[in-house]
Formats: sequence, C-alpha cells, structure tokens
Amino acid sequence: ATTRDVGLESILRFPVDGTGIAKNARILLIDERPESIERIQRILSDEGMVDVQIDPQTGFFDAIQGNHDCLIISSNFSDFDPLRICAQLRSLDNTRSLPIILVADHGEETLIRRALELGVNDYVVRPLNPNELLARLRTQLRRKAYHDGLRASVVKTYEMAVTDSLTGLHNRLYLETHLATLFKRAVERRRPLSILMTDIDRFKLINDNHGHDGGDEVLREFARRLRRNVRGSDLASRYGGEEFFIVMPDTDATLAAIVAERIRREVASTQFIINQSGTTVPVTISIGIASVLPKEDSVQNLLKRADEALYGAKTSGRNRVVS
Ligand code: GH3
Ligand code: MG
Ligand code: MG
Ligand code: MG
Repeated sequence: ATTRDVGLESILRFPVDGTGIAKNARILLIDERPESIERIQRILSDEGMVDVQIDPQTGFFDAIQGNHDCLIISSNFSDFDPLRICAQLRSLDNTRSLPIILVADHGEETLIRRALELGVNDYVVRPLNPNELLARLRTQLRRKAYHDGLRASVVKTYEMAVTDSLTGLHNRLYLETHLATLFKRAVERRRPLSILMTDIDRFKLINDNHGHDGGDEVLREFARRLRRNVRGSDLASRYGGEEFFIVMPDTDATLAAIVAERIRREVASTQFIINQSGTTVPVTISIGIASVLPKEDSVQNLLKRADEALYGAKTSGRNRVVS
C-alpha cells in the first residue's frame, strides 16, 4: 500500500457513529455553586472521570494542561466572566479543539450568543435535563475523538512520507526540504555547514553474492552505523539505492573530514553480519564532502561539489573520503 492509501484508510476506519465513545472520558467541570456541581456530577457519574475546579483561574490552568476531553463551564461566577476563559482557551494550541459546553441560566440568551461567537461548542440551560446534557456531551466527545484520530493519522502519514521504510532514516523528500532550510540558515548566520555524500562500493556485487535481501540487510546495518556516528543535530538520510546523505550544521570542512573518515573506517574495519545466515560481508564506502563556502550561492552548487568529490573517491580507488 502506498502512504496515501494507508492514511486514507485509517481516516475512513475511524468511528464516527455513536458506538465508539470512550467510557474513560476525562471531563473538567468549572463551577462554584455546590448544588450545581453536585447535580452535574450525578448526571455524569457514568460518563467518565470528572475533575472539578471551583476557582475559574485554577480551572483555566487545569484546562491548558491538555488532559481533558471536554470542559463544562458554568455561566456565572461571583466575580469572574467565564467567557474570558473560553476565549483564551480558543487561542491556545493545546486547547483550541477542546470541546466547551456552557451551562447557562434561564434568560441568559445574550451571554449564550456571545459564548457561541467565541467558539464555545454547545450549551445547556438550567434546570438541567440529564438526557440532554448527556447527549450534547457525547456529541462533543465523539467530535473530539474524531478530531484527535484525524490529527494522529495526519501526523503518521506525514512521518511515513518523510521516512525511508527500509532503514528508518529520513528519505530524500525530507532531505531536500530541510537541506534548503539548513543551507539558508547557515548562509544567513555565516555559520559553517557540510554535507557528506556516501555511496556503498560495488553494491551490485553484494546483491549478486548475497541476494537482494542480503543487500537490504547491509543497507539496514549501514544505516545503524551511520546513526551511531552522527550528532542529533545532523541530518542523516537515505537518498536512494545505496546512497546516503548527511547534512552537518555548524561543521566546517576539517571537522566534516574527520567525521567522514570515522564513518568510513568503522564500515571497513568491521564486516557486516547478515543475520539469517550469519554470513559476514566486507563492505566499504566512498564519501564526497562539500562545505558551504563564503558567499555560497545555491544548494545545487553544494550538491554538485559533493557529487564531484564522491566521483573522485570512486575513480581514485573507492573506500576513501574526498573533499
Ligand atoms: P560503485 O562502487 O560504483 O558505487 O558500484 P555499485 O555497484 O554500488 O554501483 P551502482 O550504483 O551502479 O549499483 C547500485 C545497486 O544498488 C544497483 C541496485 O540494484 C542496487 N539497489 C538499489 N536500491 C536497492 C535496495 O533497496 N536494496 C538492494 N538490495 N539493492 C538496491
Ligand atoms: Mg554507483
Ligand atoms: Mg555504489
Ligand atoms: Mg550508487
């Protein structure tokens, strides 16, 4: 299946009807009147966990922790406008999609209209009808669950789109997007930046001798070694086939050559073990380095120089680093 299929499939599978409501919903109730709190708690006793805050400020800070599935808030407090909280919650990333249900008193039409304009999702009017409150709450919980599922699915689809499925490294799409950003930043800040273009030597022979699966295992093991040898701030990616790319911010040509040589030696000095058969495979790599020059004009030039350096490493005998 393609990345697109999988993303779409998980969106379609997500329950949108009434059957998928979690019984463990976490509801936040902000209300200061004891008899109202007690009534709402009784109505919700089967729906999940209800956290109660009687002070609106404290309730606000509780809400922005992002741990709740719905906020139920009373329309009146002795000296506080609850709509201020609602407006703030709508402006914060963590709570932008938190469902809010307002519990209003009879005759508060103006306040209800203001609340809905601010993005409060729904309201109920006292005296509370238990079935109505439950129905409105469940609608909001369902909407929240759907929204959360959709967001998780979008994140997952994105991650798949920028990850190489064989090695788990970033892929070419990710590299090309982020290299442009890192390059621009380096030039603007006059910071060094180097890239390593890495290609496994005679990889066709490895495939020929150990099969395509054996070749795949070599690629995976190479990716693991690569990861071990770069910093968290470096961007390691599989560019395609048996070509890998490492982008190293804040790294000048001298340091890049040291890192490249360390990787080359680590690959050449310890044979790769192909798990299934226990066969050992000697592997060597060639690396071309390019570093951003003062007044570097484009990513394309940088890539071109790395490619030329790699070509130089290949033609001068392989298993070497060329700058
Ligand atoms: P050189 O030293 O000049 O780089 O020689 P080479 O054999 O590595 O050169 P070439 O780039 O021509 O061959 C790369 C081979 O990698 C060809 C292709 O069949 C193989 N290959 C590409 N992608 C994969 C993959 O995902 N898995 C495996 N096992 N092989 C792959
Ligand atoms: Mg080649
Ligand atoms: Mg090769
Ligand atoms: Mg190649």
